[in-house]
Amino acid sequence: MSQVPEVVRAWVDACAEMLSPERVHWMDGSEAERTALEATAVREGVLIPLNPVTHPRCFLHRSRPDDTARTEHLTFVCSHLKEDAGPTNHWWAPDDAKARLTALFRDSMRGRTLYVVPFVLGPEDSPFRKVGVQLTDSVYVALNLRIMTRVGEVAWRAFPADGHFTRCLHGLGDQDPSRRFICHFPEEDTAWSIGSGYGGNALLPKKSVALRLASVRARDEGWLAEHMLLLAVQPPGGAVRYVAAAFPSQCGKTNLAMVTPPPALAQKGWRAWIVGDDIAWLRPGGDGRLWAINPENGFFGVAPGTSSATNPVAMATIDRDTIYTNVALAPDGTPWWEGHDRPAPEGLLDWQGRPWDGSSPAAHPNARFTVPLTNCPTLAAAARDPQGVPIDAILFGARRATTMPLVHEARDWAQGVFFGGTLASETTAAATGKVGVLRRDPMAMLPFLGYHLGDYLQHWLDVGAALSKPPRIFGVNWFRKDASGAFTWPGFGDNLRVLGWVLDRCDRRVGGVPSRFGLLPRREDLDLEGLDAPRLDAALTLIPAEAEAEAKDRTAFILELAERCPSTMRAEAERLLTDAQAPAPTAAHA
Ligand code: OXD
Ligand code: MN
Repeated sequence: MSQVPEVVRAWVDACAEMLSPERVHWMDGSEAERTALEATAVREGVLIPLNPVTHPRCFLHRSRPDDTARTEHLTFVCSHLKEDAGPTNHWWAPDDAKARLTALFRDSMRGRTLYVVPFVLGPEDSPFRKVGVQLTDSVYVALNLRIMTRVGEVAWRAFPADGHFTRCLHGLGDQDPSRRFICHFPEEDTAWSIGSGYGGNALLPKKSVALRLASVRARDEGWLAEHMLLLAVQPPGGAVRYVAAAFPSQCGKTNLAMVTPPPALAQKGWRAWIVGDDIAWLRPGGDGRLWAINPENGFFGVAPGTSSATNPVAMATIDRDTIYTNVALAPDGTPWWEGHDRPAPEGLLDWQGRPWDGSSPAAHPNARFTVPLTNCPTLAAAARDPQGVPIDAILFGARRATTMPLVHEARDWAQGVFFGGTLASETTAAATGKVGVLRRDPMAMLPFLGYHLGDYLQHWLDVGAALSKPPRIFGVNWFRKDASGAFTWPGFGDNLRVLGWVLDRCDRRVGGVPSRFGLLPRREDLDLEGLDAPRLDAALTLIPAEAEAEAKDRTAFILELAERCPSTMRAEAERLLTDAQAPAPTAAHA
């Protein structure tokens, strides 16, 4: 590895001195290395090979039962000033955090291998790429990183001339949750994580680098690092358009990114491709539009609920080259989870490897698949474009059983930032804690923002001001229920019908019904051909009492930012509260 920059070598040497590993493995990213590391992982019992005929090059990993999701209460932003972390983050003074974690890291890799994982976020030839290096003693993490990012020699080729790289230090430690910490040092572009081997806690380029640390760099450099999918859609006879959509974890980003037109729309010529399913880096282009790249190179998707009915594209993506985590295992060596195409086979082992008796889910609700982007049959060619894709519309989506309509359009960028900045969603199994609790999750970034929320909203406004052709901003909610508790919208492929209205609005081809929450669609402006949606009117309706409560809650949330609340957000809050516009009754849509 002659090309390793000296600055990296010196940092790795210093870390190795502290960690005392038995050996250091510098990852080169080759296929031969992948095979060798997989063999090591199988030998150590970290990976179980799956059926090589039905699932070539697929493995199962079972995490510790107390390490199955992101742990937000153990995740810290360690800025020098507490107020810079803001009200949505746990803060820890950097020196104190480093002292505590250094004690845990010291000699923690005795007898183990330290993997040095150089990675690139974004296409390697993109001017917007970022280079980092993660150190880890987990072969599972090293193999996942190899899928999620561009790993190895490529990082030295893409290494910036100024020598700057993001430093990520990860160790399994003793995996005791009382000694688990995920710490971010935004002023040093550094993340340290110890005590967890799972997902976003351990695969640091994902949430720690591409979101928490990148959001701070983005603020300083005039761009946005967002928890967004990127989707290409082509309406019949039209041009390919690009949509970015922010949804909290486990609210259907992967499903929307991999959307397949339902037969009635496919026949008309609708097409859709994926650019990314979880993270987008967006920046104003020279043409006044907002351009986006996907910094990732793989999917870390939620397995339960994935089937040929809900996401046929995912099913065609994860039948090879996939690391499954915490799914159930059938006797024929195939993976299984709740919502799978097949009924639960006899002799199933649950996610902890115990014979399944049906009394609890066989797969963990946060079970995942890690698989390369290139496996996906609908990957957009533009996903590799170093300049990224131009965004026409931004969606903010959430899981809301009540209140929020199927789709609503913000009047302008400022109102869109207000809607996104006060987004709320019901919590899911992606993080530890209670599921189904409504919480405000600004821009779906609550767990991922690296600095003060008030400054972040101001930064969004500033980015908007730098765009002469900003995307239109919409809110969507696929999860609205009616008074009987039934879902009002079928979701999945039919969500393209909503995107049809969104694009029609971008082109000003249709009008809508004004409401307190912006413009709602008229029923006749949605393409409903071939759709059975008897409860649709309820999805298009704001109930006045609910809308009033929502307006008050959003206003209270934003005003809590006090002196760091941007004046434009304050004005939007006041406008929402005092807006005389009555919520549109159902009849107005008929
Ligand atoms: C994820 C998450 O894993 O948001 O993408 O939790
Ligand atoms: Mn995510």
